[in-house]
Amino acid sequence: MKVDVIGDVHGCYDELKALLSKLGYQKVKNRYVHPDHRRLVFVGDITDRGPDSISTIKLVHQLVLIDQIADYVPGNHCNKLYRYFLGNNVQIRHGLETTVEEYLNLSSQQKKLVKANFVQLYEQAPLYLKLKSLNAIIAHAGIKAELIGLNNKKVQSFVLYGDTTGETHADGRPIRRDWAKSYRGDFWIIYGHTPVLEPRLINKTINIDLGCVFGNKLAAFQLPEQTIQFVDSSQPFQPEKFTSFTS
Ligand SMILES: [Mn+2]
Repeated sequence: MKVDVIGDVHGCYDELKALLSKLGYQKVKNRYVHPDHRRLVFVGDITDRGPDSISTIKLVHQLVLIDQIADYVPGNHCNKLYRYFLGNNVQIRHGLETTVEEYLNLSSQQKKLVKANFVQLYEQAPLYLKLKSLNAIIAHAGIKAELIGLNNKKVQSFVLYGDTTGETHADGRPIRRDWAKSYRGDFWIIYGHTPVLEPRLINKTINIDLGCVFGNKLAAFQLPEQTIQFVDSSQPFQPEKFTSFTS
């Protein structure tokens, strides 16, 4: 098995299409295929903030559920959009407002389709994905070794939001512990969630959220090759959105 794990897309549909084509995926009779039978995994947060979340939902739905060439694990933005579609009273901010605006501008038939696509995509998704043959785990915000194999509230919160302390920085961003620094497991942990300018590789963990929606890059981490491919973003560069790590 060979996979290309795609970082946080956040509605950057054009960049996603460009990356798929760079990775060698081709559309044949309306279905995506790869000549070397590679598979895709989406690390979550496919919508919000970017220019075209609706087309991104439709494409990821097609890749996962129709063409069956991809897997997807949800991110925190996916979880919130799912709750919005269920009719829950969620706060329409932190990026959700762009997806909701696109959605509300659709025809009622398209609304029905997009909602059904996303709900189906979300409900079939595992909290995190274990690829045994590649010795790899894909989880949106990562996972700690002791949580692997569990399926409870703590795991759900960790994979969606990371190792949060419950406290916030002055600008409102949550304070997170640096779980990757103390990871000692043997599995690759491939994750996104926190935008970084370059892939952060430490202790067999790799953060591939290169902040495409903030103007940097959309990245794919390839296994078993352990290589990174990326395309440049067409969004305005917002350097203040990126976290830098001292190690
Ligand atoms: Mn996220």
